[in-house]
Amino acid sequence: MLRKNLFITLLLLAVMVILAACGGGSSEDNKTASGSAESNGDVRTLRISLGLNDQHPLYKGSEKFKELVESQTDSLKVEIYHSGQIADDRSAIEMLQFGTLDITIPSSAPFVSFVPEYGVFDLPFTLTDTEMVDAVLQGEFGETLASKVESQGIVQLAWWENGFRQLTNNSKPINKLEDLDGLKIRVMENETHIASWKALGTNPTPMAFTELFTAMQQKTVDGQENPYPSILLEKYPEVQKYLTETNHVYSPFLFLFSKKVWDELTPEEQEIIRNAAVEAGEYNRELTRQTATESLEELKKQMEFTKISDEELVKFKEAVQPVIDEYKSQIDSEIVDQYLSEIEKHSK
Ligand code: TK8
Repeated sequence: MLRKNLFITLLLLAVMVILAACGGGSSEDNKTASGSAESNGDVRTLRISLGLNDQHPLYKGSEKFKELVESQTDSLKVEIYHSGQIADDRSAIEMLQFGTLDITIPSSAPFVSFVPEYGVFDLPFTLTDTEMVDAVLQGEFGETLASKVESQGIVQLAWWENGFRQLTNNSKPINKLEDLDGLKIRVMENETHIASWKALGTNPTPMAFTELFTAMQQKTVDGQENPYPSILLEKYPEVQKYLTETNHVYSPFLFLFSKKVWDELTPEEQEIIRNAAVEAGEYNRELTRQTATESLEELKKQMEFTKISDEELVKFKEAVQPVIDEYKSQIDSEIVDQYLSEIEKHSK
């Protein structure tokens, strides 16, 4: 009996030794194997983190960027991660600063805590039409702002478009200022948006975009505000009944690149990426505007639609004027004056 147990033990030991020898490389080999996908000297993979889903013009614009970059060099590959798979806007921006993410394209509002001057876009009812938007963002002012970003370890390569923001809620149709009283509205994590929606009589709740749909589903907020493409393509009619055209703020999308990563690229790679970001941005803007028009028509079939009249909008603007005055004094006055004079120049 003893002899038999000894034999079985030795046999098991022999089997384990053979399996270990055939079981693949050491953790070092695995690390080398897995590491090669990331750090292969020949090809660098650029990862883009987006908050919106893969139906949105933001994703389509990113696909255009990928196509443009990969068609011009073999040294770069682009991977697009949508719906906040990697991170929400603020965390993604922080990852750019650490160099653990290459690209993210958020709305300007969450970026204000990194570069306060971007707060000009949150001043309600200032940018009022796409001609004005293009004149302000594609001109000298857009370049002036973008030049302030590098101190934060980030490079802004282009202005893309989120669009004019509209209100949805699950409580009632909104036709006049008083209809807003007490509504719990999710707002972006931005002081001006919080103050503006408070001044309009609501109870604003700052929240990352990635938490928004669940919050509406669970009725922890009554409503939110975003451009028509996001409202339709993120399926908000499933959890929101009323849609109101307010055009209260225009949100740009910022094509942001990690400066840590940017500085490792060759001048040729930098030129390819910068040109691709600008060209894909033109494509994104056109597609976003077309999608906004189409989305509104579809949303009118799915939601109860109201539009705030010009007369009533005067009351909305009066209500938020103290917010504009307060936050104008908090943002670099030179930048605010340059922004408002550009707007004045292009007002109809
Ligand atoms: C997407 C967000 C979104 C913004 C918001 O990442 O948070 O409501 O409008 O587009 O940046």
